[in-house]
Amino acid sequence: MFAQTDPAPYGPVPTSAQVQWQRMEMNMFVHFGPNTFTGKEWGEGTETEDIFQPTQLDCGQWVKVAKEAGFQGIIVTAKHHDGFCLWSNPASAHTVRQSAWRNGQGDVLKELSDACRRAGLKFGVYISPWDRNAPTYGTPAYNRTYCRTLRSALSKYGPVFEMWFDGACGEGPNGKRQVYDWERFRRTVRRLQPQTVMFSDVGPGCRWVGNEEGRAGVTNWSRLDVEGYAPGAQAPPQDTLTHGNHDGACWVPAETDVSIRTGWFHRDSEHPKSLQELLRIYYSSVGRNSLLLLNVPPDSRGLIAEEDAARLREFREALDSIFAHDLAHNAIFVNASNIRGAKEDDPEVKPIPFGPQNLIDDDYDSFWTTEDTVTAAEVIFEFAKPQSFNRLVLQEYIPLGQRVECFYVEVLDADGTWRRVAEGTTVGYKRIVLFDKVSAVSVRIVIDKSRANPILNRVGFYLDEIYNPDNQNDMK
Ligand code: FUL
Repeated sequence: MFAQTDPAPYGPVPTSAQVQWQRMEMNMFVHFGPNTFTGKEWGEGTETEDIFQPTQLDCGQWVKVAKEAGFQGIIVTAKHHDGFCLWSNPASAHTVRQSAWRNGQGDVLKELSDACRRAGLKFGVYISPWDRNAPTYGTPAYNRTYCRTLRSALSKYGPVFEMWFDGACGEGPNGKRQVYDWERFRRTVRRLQPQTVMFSDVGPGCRWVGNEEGRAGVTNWSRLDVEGYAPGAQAPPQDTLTHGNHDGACWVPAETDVSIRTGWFHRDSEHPKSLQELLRIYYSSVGRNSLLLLNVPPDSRGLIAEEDAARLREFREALDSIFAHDLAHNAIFVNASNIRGAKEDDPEVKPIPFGPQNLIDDDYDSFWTTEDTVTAAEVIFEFAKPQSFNRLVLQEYIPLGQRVECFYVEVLDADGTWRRVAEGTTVGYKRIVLFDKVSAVSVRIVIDKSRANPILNRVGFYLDEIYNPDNQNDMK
C-alpha cells in the first residue's frame, strides 16, 4: 500500500524561471565593446565612438562556438562601464549610432539575438549601471536614463533569459557616485520581461559567487539573506556569496562568472586557459550547485579567436567523454533504507512512486524521497560485476527546496566491510564529488543529515580519466 501524498516544499523554493535557468548549467559570457579596441578592462567613457570598428563581426560565429561547446545561452555586455551601447539606445549619445561602424546602422544586440534564436540558444544582457559617459551620472536624473536604457534593450530583442546587474558605482579615485534606485530598475525589468532571472550580488534571480576565479563553495546553499543588502559596496561579504546562507530567507542561487582568458575583454597578448583549468572550473561551479558563466571575448575583428574555439571544442569533447557512460545504469538492484509511502509487507506493488529507481531514469520530475519524519537515509546500488569510477553526481529536486546538509559514499570491499571513499555537505541542483578511482560491486550513498526528508532525483557514477588534479578529493 502506498501513500500517494507528494512531499511538501521545504524553505524558500525557486520560481519555475529559476529552475529552468539552473538547468541550463553552462552559459557563455561575451565582453565586447570599445575596450576590445583599446586593450583596457575599464574604459574611461571618453573613447570616440569610431573606436568601435569590428572588421568582420559575425554573431553567428559566436553562437556556433557557444552551441558546439554546449552552452545554452549567451549574455553580452550591451553596455559596459564606459557607457558605449552596442545597440542604438535612444537614451544615450554614446552608441553604435554615433559610430562610423556600418555608417551608424549596426546593431550587435539584433544580430546576436537573431543568431541565438535561430540556433535555439537563449539571449541575455549585461547593462552596467555604472556609466562613465552619461552626463547625468551621479544625479537622480541618471536613474531615469538608466531605466530608459533598460526599456530600450529589453523591449526589442525578444525574450531575455538573464539580466546582469553589475554592482560597480563610481569606482576608483574621484569617480562620480550614483545612488542607484535598484527597486525601480528591477520593476522596469520585471514589467518588460517577467521571466528574466536578474543577476546581482543579491539577486533577486541569482547571485554573484563572490570571486572571479571560477569557484563556488564546496558547501553552497542556494539561499541568501538579502534584507538590508544591495549590489556593490553594500553586498554581503564575498565569503557569504560563495557559500550562501544556511537559513537564508530567499532562493538566490550562485552563478560563477569567470573568463576563459586573464581579462574580461580580448587582448592579443592573452591566451585561453588550459583544458585542465576549464575542467577544474566546471567541477568547481556546475559540480558545486552553481551555474557556470564562462566569458569568451571576441577580438577586434568581432570573431572569437580560433584558439579559444579550439579549446572549447576540447572542453566539450572531454565533458562528453567523461559523462558518456553513467555506470549507475548498470545497476542490477537499487534500494533505499526508506521509501515514502512504501510498506515493507507489500513489496509486490509497482511502480513505487517515490522509489529509488527514479534516481536513474531520465525524468527530471521523478525522484526518490522518504517519509516526512526521516531525515537520514541511504541508497544502495548493486552491480553484477565491479564498476570503476571516480565521480559521483547527486541532484536534489530543487523545485521542493534544498535539504541535504551532509552525505558520504561507501563501497563494499572484498572482505565485506564498507569503506568511505568520499563525503560532502550540500547537494542542491547538482553536486559532482571527486575522489580516487574505486572499483566495487556495491556502493551506498548515505545522507546523514537533511533538513527535511531528502529528495533526490538523480545519482550517477562516472569514470573521468582526463581531469588530473594533484588531489582528486575536492573536499580537501
Ligand atoms: C565586473 C566588471 O567591473 C568587470 O569589468 C566585468 O564586467 C565583470 C564581469 O564584472 O564587476
